[in-house]
Amino acid sequence: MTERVTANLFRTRLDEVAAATETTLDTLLSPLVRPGEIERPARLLEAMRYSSLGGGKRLRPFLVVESARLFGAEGEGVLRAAAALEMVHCYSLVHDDLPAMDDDDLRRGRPTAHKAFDEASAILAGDGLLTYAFDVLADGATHKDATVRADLVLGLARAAGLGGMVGGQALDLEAEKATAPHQPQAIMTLQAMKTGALLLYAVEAGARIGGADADQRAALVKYGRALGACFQVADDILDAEGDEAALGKRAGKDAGRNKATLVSALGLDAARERRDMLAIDAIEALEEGGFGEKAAVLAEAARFTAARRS
Ligand code: GRG
Repeated sequence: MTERVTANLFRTRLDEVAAATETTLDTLLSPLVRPGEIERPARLLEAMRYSSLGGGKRLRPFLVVESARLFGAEGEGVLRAAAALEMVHCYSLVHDDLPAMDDDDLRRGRPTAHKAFDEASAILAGDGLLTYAFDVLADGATHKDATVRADLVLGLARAAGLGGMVGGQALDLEAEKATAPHQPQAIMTLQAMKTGALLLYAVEAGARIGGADADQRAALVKYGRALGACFQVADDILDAEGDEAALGKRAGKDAGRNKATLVSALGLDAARERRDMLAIDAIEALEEGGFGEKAAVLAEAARFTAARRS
């Protein structure tokens, strides 16, 4: 496949997965009360829908779906797992935007949840999305095999929690207050937790649903780690470059807040070099996994992650 054809195929697949994720989230977040629930409060549901529908690149769902597709797995169960992961991602954005954290007014080109609603509603919408994600994964409609479902739940809990995203966010907030220069290795650890863990989980979930063998799984883990690191350094660079219109959120905020970023630790040029190397590492991991042409869109996702403008 030529590079152009692969890039077009990637955009098409990303759009298709985004549309399917939107439909799945829309269905899951309907007013219909499910067995075991008592009521779905209208304003909370509205805030959860506002926070998760109608925006975002849907890169994490894409990675779940395309990793599962390597092994021929597709359909409702895969989309439910993808939607569950996106709910956790959306919750993290809502909470990250709160005044007690990054205090942002704009997200995905719209007012942040606490601006569109109020702080309490935004906190509860985040809590609701986080909890619902595990409900969706544990439900028999996600996978017929209870062991697979348990693995999906455990993996997401570990990726999102204390030793993953939440832990990374805590380190990130601590680092803002540090007086000594941030060390690159510490920044990489923080970023692997804060951002990398969910991206890595995306491909691990796809591999688990698809029934990857140990070597295939190891290759995807290598890909996911490199992609996650590439994604975050690209984010640091985008913030420093500061195109707010393209980003749909405030830019240039890292430097003013003493944020631990690879741009501040290494400088812009070295950060760009690292971003591009990580994309190559990710692509090489797919080659090592022996997935061949089937992994072309995942390889393109790595190129997209390094080249992205938003
Ligand atoms: C509050 C528990 C808690 C965690 C917050 C994810 C996160 C941790 C903070 C978000 C701040 C941030 C901008 C992190 C950089 C990487 C990142 C997650 C960017 C947003 O992800 P995209 O670009 O967003 O995939 P879209 O909107 O496309 O889904």
